Amino acid sequence: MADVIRVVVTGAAGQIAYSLLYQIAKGDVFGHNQKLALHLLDIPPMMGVLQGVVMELQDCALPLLQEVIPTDSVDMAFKDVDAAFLVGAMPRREGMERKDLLAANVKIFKDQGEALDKYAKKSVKVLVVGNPANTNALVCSHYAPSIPKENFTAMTRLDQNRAQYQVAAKLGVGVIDVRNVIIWGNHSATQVPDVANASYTKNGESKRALPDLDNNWVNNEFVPLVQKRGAAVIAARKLSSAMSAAKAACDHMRDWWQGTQSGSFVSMAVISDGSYGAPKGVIFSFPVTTSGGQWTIVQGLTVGDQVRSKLELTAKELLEERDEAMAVCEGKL
Ligand code: NAX
Repeated sequence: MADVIRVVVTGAAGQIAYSLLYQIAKGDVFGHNQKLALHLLDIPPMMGVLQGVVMELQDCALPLLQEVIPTDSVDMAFKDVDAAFLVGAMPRREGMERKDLLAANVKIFKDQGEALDKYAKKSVKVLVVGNPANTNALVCSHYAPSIPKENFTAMTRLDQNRAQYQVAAKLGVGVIDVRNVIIWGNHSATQVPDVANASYTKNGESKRALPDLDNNWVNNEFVPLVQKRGAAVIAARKLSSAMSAAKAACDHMRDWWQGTQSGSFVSMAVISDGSYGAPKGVIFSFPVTTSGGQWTIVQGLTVGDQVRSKLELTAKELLEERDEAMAVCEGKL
């Protein structure tokens, strides 16, 4: 067995964490041979609820779980951590736009960036789930200058999983048979789901998803459905996606930690180097492969004209969010 790793989950008393903690603690993310300690951060009023979560983790009798530290102190939460799931934030309620959330949430991520900088391992891998996820990850990284920018990512894997399911259902195959659906840009309604490079396997034969998916379905049904899926779940459940968000967070961190499969790529929001015309220095979702704990943006993919014009919109939104977030952090808003 490898040495114990330390993993922090923030918002640990919330609904996403309730699904996420069990999957992490039973080995789905870091491997079924990897012992771990869980650091659970939430705010002071939630400490009673958090104690209940700790009791349940104990009652799961999980062989890999060596220690659980519930806390409302960021210092203690981030001490020596190897991986961080930053879930805790104010969730979007029905009718609320993501921009309304920005001001409330960026301050949390500034504080957490500073704490990561001081207390976490310099190799820590950070996944931001709390919305606005891309910009929160940028803020966090900005306030943790001693940790490489490549170590801060945001989650668009839920969007990818949603898209993958829709493509599989349309083609009449299993989700496992569909590869390389891409989510570009921001985790918001401006995200760009893209099937131009997707492929699938049917009856033992590997094929491109296009032209088997017709353009009308892609542009008028698939893209809006994926973009608005989060809002549809809120309208139905009166709560934002939790089970599927937790599963996606596990998929994201597992692939980053353990590597992607040959011939497959996944979507992760990472610091932009300007690839595919995205603005440099924002956290932008790209297709990536991972190996040895490092991600690499996949180069040379086909980007159609329609997708390219949508990339400009999502890029513009990320630049606006960045400017607004930095103004909040610097006390100018
Ligand atoms: P909940 O309200 O159930 O839980 C959030 C938890 O965070 C609460 O226990 C709260 O006390 C805690 N919290 C608040 N401020 C904190 C702080 N400063 N430090 C530590 N903990 C703090 O929300 P939940 O449904 O779990 O959603 C969490 C976040 O995920 C929201 O921002 C939500 O919008 C976002 N989502 C992101 C998704 C993505 O794909 N990137 C999809 C699902 C989800 O909408």
